[in-house]
Amino acid sequence: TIVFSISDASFTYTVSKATGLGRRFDGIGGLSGGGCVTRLLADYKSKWYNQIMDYLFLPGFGASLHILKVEIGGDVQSTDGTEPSHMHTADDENYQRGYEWNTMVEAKRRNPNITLYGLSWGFPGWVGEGKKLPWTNSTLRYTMNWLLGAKKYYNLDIDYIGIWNECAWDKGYTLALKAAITAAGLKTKVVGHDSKWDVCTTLVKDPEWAAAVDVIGAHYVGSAIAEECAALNKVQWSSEDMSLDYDTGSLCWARSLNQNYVRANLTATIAWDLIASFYDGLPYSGVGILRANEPWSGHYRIGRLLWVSAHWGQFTKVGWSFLKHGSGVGLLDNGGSYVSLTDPTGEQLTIIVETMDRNSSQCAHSSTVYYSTTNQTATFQLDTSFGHITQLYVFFTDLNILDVDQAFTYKGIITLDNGTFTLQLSVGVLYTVSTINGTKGAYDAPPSQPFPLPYADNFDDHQVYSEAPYFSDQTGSWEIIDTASTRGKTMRQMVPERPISWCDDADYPYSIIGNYTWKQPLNISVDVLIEKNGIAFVALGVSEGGCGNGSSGIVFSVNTTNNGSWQITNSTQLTNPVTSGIVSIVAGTWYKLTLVVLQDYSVGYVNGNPVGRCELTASSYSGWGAIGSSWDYVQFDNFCLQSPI
Ligand code: 147
Repeated sequence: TIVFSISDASFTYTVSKATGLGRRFDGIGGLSGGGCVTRLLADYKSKWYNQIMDYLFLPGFGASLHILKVEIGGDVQSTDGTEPSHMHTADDENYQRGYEWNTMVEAKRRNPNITLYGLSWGFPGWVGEGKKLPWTNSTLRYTMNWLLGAKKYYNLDIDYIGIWNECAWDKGYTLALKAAITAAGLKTKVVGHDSKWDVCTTLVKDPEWAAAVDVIGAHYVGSAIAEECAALNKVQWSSEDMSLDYDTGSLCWARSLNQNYVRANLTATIAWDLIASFYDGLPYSGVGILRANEPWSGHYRIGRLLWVSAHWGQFTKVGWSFLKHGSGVGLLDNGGSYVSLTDPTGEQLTIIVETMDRNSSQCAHSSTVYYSTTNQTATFQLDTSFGHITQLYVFFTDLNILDVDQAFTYKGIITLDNGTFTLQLSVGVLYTVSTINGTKGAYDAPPSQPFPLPYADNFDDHQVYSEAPYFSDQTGSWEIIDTASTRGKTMRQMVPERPISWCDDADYPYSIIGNYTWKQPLNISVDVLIEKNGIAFVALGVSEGGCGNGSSGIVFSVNTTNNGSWQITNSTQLTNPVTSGIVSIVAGTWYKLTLVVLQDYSVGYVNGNPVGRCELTASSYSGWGAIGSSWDYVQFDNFCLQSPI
């Protein structure tokens, strides 16, 4: 019998820049947004916050990301919540809301060369000028204000701007945006249009429109490109990709980073999302480059996906070049791929080799061509164009091994033998071989802890315009305001009309807090002020966030219409009340709303007086606590969540 060793299939690949270079490398990155994926990170204490940001952005420490793409908050639900807009209304302008500004500032502090890219998922309703589409002068003003605000208030140059995530686009608007950017003296490039490759069918027929688009960005491309797009000969990116768990998604990520260039000449790949910093129980829980969704404890988790990012991030830079296909870039004969990049001087060289199994390395929402991967031996032959290189650093990850401590291990220095080195490649491994050395940065995260109960907040200690800690808006948008009265600061619902959505916003604004697995007697109370007219509510057992009509739950609401009424419903849609009645509630006055959910029944109170009771119980509903309102200005104060006394 013949015993085949790993080296029985062996192949040689030339690495050369003698006949020129391939495309410019634009980087790898993560997406903060689309939406609210960074929400809980904002509430981490600075020690842990800084560690997490170092892991993502500090060059030579962790992922060392080159690109930060952010959502331009539009007051819309954009997957895991609502990000606040810099212009809630036509005459409103504010550049302190949300966490994207700070995320960009902190990323740039760590890596001054970070590439920044902004994109809207949806827009406040007013930009539509009476229509539900954003192709207006108002949207132009709105988007330009965001770009100019980034410069004016944070000295941030936004390198790229998109149009409307995975939605329609418009020639007139794209041309007008491009012209406005030029007129303002900005260098921001336009990405078209963050959806599928079919945009190119339009662009090939319309040179004027094509000229206004600097980069073709498509999503979840499965490392493939449509012919019309390749033919346009523009810069092409995978501008959203991955969408898998921060640890097990590592195989998709390792394959895509390589094969997006090898198979499709895509020069940037951006992960959705940057960080799993939103509540478990929301859509795509745990998806991100790392996981950090416990601001109360400071706990966070590094998975293998971060170290796969490091295989690229630490050894390449934006502005480097890929080598040409066939001279350092290609598919491996027995499956997998290799990519080589060099810096502008041609001194540095980084070669990244992956041998992922096709089926176990698919990303979300996409699939690659079929191929199979088997053990092989690969020899890389550097020709005289890299004759100055005598040794290379080696970093290795075997993604068959679940232990994150074994990812991204330094394997020492290879001394080249007549310009060659050889790798024994089993299936599912990742190598970076480079003139540059890497570091496996390490901090200790504190232990995990459950959401703290009892929990109370009078909002007085928070920054105006910020979001109250731990509240995660799902529809509508809340921010801290200073009432300049003895009330101090309150939390106010700021969106007065339905936005131009990305997906379904709920029927009524609501914001969740706590833990989605709570299925126990609880008491939630909050003071509410309905400013002009409308509805305020508190809820428990709220099980759903993200896109959709709202959530089931036990919901106690009051309404100022006709001098006041109350009801208890089994959903935030506020339809089909289980019980309801009249109670004197008027606009402009503060009331305390309390909902007590017990093992056998629930009770709603106004100002401490029981007004309604029903048979909805703790054992039949599980989920977060929530506050909510109609699409009106409604304030909330003295929030409290605790076990019933
Ligand atoms: C993307 C969105 O752009 C992100 O905000 C986030 O929701 C992400 C989650 O995976 O998904 O939207 C897509 C949703 C579905 C598909 C592609 C993109 N799909 O089915 O091809």
